[in-house]
Amino acid sequence: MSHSLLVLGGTTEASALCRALAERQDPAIVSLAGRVANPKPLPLPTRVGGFRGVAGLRDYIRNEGITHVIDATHPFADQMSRNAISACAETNTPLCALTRAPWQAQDGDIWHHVPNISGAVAALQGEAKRVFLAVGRMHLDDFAPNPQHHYVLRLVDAPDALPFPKAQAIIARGPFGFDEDCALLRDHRIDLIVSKNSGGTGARAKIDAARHLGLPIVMIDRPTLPPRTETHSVQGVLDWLDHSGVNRGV
Ligand code: 3Y8
Ligand code: NAP
Repeated sequence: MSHSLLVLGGTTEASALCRALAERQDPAIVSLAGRVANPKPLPLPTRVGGFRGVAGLRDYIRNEGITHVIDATHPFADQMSRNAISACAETNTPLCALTRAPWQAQDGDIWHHVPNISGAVAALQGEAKRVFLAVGRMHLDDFAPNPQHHYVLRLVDAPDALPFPKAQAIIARGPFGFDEDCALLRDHRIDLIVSKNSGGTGARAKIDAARHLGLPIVMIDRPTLPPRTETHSVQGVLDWLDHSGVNRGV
């Protein structure tokens, strides 16, 4: 069966969109990169793995008869998002991004904004602390230049090795809860949190817990992307699809 909609997934919002599309019986397929060993099952036909660059995605769109692409990837998945913009431009395929607004600091938040991962690494120079490094696995090696800290990491899959002498990995998949993250920060006597400004709800418990406990956060701003149609809600995507003339399932 050909799927006219391609959802680039891997986030809470993408899962919610998949549920809505499955209910409407829109012919759609969702795509994951294959970053974790056992991704959570999704309610649409799912493909796992890269497309092999812009050319691969362009060919996939053409060969599979994709008529619309929804980029519901994470705000830090900027390579995928750039590739989607290029491949959709080359094939003249309508593209809509489903993303979430950045978190905004509130009263009581102690945030030190840095522009990217290397900015976070620079911010960690200085005396030894107990650091909750909650940025996942893919960029852990970037943080190796500051071995003075004791790191507590949270990872989806158990790591082979860690690039620091003093580190402990918690193996857990979000979404996470406020009480759970307060307990984690207290039990591990965390002084400082490093977080991506991912937005959304699945990763924000540690932000609320840090405010509650008066702990500082090194907040990594998200990468900038070229302009594209964006919405922050599943309904926004469904409206976009209906206005784009997608024939609804029977
Ligand atoms: C493979 C697929 C859903 C999606 C759930 C969201 C929320 C829970 C919180 C912390 C922060 C982090 C990380 C995080 C969260 C949601 C969402 C989200 C952050 C899964 C999933 C895949 C991934 C990839 C993984 C990255 C890593 C990032 C862990 C599924 C569980 C840190 C981002 O080991 C690795 O290589 C992991 C890689 C990319 C970032 C990194 O640099 O390591 N997500 N996460 C997707 C694919 O293969 O395409 O199993 O569901 C999805 C989710 N993780 O449907 O409910 O929507 O963001 N994911 C961050 O925000 O900082 C954890 O610990 O506080
Ligand atoms: P990225 O750095 O932007 O992408 C790197 C390459 O991974 C892409 O060029 C593409 O390979 C492949 N890829 C990424 N997302 C894909 C998808 N949904 N389907 C097929 N291929 C994909 O991406 P990333 O930051 O590694 O994120 C990977 C996945 O994890 C995405 O699904 C994202 O939504 C999810 N995620 C990421 C984060 C994060 O913090 N980065 C957080 C939560 C969830 P080709 O060039 O070969 O096509």
